[in-house]
Amino acid sequence: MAVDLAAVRQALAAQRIETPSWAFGNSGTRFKVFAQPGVPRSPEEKIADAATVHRFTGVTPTVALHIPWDEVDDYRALADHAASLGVGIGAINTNVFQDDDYKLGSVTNPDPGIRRKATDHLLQAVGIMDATGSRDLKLWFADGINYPGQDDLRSRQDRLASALREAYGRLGEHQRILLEYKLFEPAFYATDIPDWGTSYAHCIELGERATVCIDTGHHAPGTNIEFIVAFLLRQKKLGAFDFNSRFYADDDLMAGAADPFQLFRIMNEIVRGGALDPAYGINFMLDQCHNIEMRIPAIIRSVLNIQEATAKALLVDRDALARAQAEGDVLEANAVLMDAYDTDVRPLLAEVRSDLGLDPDPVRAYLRSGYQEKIVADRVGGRQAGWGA
Ligand code: PSV
Ligand code: MN
Ligand code: MN
Repeated sequence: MAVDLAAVRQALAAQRIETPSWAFGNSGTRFKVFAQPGVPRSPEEKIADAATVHRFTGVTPTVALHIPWDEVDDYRALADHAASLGVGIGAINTNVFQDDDYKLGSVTNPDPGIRRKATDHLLQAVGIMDATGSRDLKLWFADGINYPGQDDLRSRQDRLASALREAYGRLGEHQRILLEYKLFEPAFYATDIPDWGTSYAHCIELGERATVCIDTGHHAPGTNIEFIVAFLLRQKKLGAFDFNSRFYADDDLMAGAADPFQLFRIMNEIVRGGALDPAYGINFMLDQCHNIEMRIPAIIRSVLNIQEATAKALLVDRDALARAQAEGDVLEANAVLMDAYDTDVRPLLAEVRSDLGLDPDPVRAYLRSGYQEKIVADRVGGRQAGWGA
């Protein structure tokens, strides 16, 4: 077999996944938020939970913030707090969707005063990146319209482009924009950035430091996400993932839970494109909500699911695959891919973890650690942070 196992081990040890601060907070659906005991009461406690995930997985050294959910007076001090726990601040996510002013849109709103307010929030987020050392400004806009004729589709694109241009112009040399898209919700008739093509076109207009973020839950059912990955990699315009999984819409379930084969196909294109190495610059983030399950072990499980999909992708015998493809041997090409997918990679990952000095079974190690009991006992009272705050 033409697979270099030492290189596979090395790639798995070097893999990096970013956790989202909001996944540690209470969340729910529009029907009910089920509060959990031990939930973080502050951005500092969310970061402590993220650091705990890193302690058990060894591959999650950064945590993404969402502003204003993670608003603090002193962002430099927040970054120092993160560093003292062994993690760094990842992407800064903006929030221009939870304010009455944004009923008809944020940066695309017909009212120039509201557009100014939304754009100022994007600029404020770059200030937070300066203070925390974050590289990535992650933008998702809930903007869109519910009824044909409600607003002018094309003017909204112009307004969007102009806000993006201003934010891009404010970036430092080593900072970049990650532009997320979403098919629908909360807008139902037309979303202003509904798909990768729209995001891609805006990124092209902006320049080199603007790239697309693929949230795996933001497509129509049946969309071939790995094709989008392959296409954007070829164009050097893939900047990030928001990993989660879905059965129906934007379910935000644990990555790989609903469709581990899709996750494998995505990671296969990443490996094929030479984009797994952190030096390539893709930010592999989670964007999940854990409404009914314990959060920290659910986040660890998501990380393990991504690692398993990655390990399988690394085990694809690329020479055998290329040969079968060149010969037009449809069945053999498919069999080569499926051989890798059908491999049980858990023993390999357990070895990689042991080599890194980690427990080979991070979920069980966490549950044994006493951390959960400690946060349940310690975190009483106070304001709960995150969704549903
Ligand atoms: C929107 O559905 C989204 O995927 C964006 O990334 C938001 O910032 C995030 O969810 C909040 O969970
Ligand atoms: Mn997302
Ligand atoms: Mn989403």
